[in-house]
Amino acid sequence: MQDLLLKTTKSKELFERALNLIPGGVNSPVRSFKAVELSPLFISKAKGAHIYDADDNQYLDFVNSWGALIQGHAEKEIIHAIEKAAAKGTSFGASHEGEIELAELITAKMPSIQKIRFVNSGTEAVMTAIRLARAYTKRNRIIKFSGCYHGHSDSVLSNSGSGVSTLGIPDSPGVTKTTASETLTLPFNDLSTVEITLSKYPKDIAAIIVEPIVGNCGVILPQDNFLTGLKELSKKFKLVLIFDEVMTGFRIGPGGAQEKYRITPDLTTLGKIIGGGMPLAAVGGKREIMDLLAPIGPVYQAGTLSGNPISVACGIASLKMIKPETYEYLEKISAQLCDEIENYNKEKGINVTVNRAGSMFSIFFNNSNVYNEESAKKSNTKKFAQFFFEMLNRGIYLAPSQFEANFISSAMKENDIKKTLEAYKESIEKV
Ligand code: KE4
Repeated sequence: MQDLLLKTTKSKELFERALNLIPGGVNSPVRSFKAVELSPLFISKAKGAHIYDADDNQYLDFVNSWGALIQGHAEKEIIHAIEKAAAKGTSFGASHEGEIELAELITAKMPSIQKIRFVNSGTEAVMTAIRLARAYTKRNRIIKFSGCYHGHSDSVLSNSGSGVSTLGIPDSPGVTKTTASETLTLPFNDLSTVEITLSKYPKDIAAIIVEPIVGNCGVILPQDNFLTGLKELSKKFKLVLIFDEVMTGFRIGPGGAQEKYRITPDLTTLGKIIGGGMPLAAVGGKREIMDLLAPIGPVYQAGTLSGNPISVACGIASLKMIKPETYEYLEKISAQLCDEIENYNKEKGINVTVNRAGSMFSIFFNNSNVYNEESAKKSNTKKFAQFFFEMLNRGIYLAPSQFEANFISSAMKENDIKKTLEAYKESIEKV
């Protein structure tokens, strides 16, 4: 492992301690910095666009809790909302008004969501969506796409993105062959393969689940009529189309990818931004599917802390903070950064590919177009690791994996973008 030029003694000490009790020293694999061959940083605080490690080094944060913090860290409205809610109690194990308010805020922006159920993680939201689709269609198989990550429930842990791609885990042990056999994993952006598969299993497929804009293989955009094609095929074969917008929901616009591409999925999963950095996610969609959920329907789903009052208060504050001008500003600074990186690359003949969707982007160490997992996997991950190291030494904290997205927050100012660009020019020369 390389050593950062910055003093990171305390992070190293904390990592050693963590390794004694926590597998891999982390509570989520992508935080391990394993893919970039570094000892992970332990973060002690964060404010606005910056995070600070245990040695008090400051970094401009492009992870933002993996996309949850679109406004950046510890905004006063968010902290105030959490303090106010906490003073009234941490959990009631009963319903409260905030759940209705948050449901109203979300469904107002995403009309495809006629009913919504709050859960504690994107994993739970996806697990519930798949169970609902199976109950609704009385079919078992699902289609997902390689490089897409939908959390770690058994049905979606094949050829997944994010940490599974990062760590090169083909399929997770512990997922039974029976379960794995019910998940068909196809190439993203390849509609003909979806069509062939559906024709082969015309009455077996319960759902197609897709990240409409992939964030978990690095950022990969849907091509041409891919998403429209999925919608048409879902209608033709009477299956449930699930848009996993845990990352893209409220990120690429108020209505997520479904608004951008004008496609109405049958179910949507949400997370990250709707919780404002607190554990909160959701599954929502067509009333006739959602009403299958207990207690009015037979499909069981539950959660001790689902709709937790503090998480809900944080989510409400987070969504209320996002104004139309927030997205305009994010588009301006995101385009400025990525366009200037691309111009520099052209000028210097640097072979990297930049994919961007609004304020989420990836820099692939790959001289060709990245449009699916196979093309993404052609990237030079060693070069990426070196680039990550150089940027981190210059105070720029990127996602620690070639197969993750970077997220710009509205707390970033023009001079942060300028600083990032300068760091990019110096770092890329070293790779
Ligand atoms: P969680 O269970 O981590 O809340 O959400 C799972 C999930 C589902 N769907 C999409 C599209 C997602 O991006 C995620 C989670 N994303 C990763 C980042 N690539 C979470 C980071 C991590 O695993 O630590």
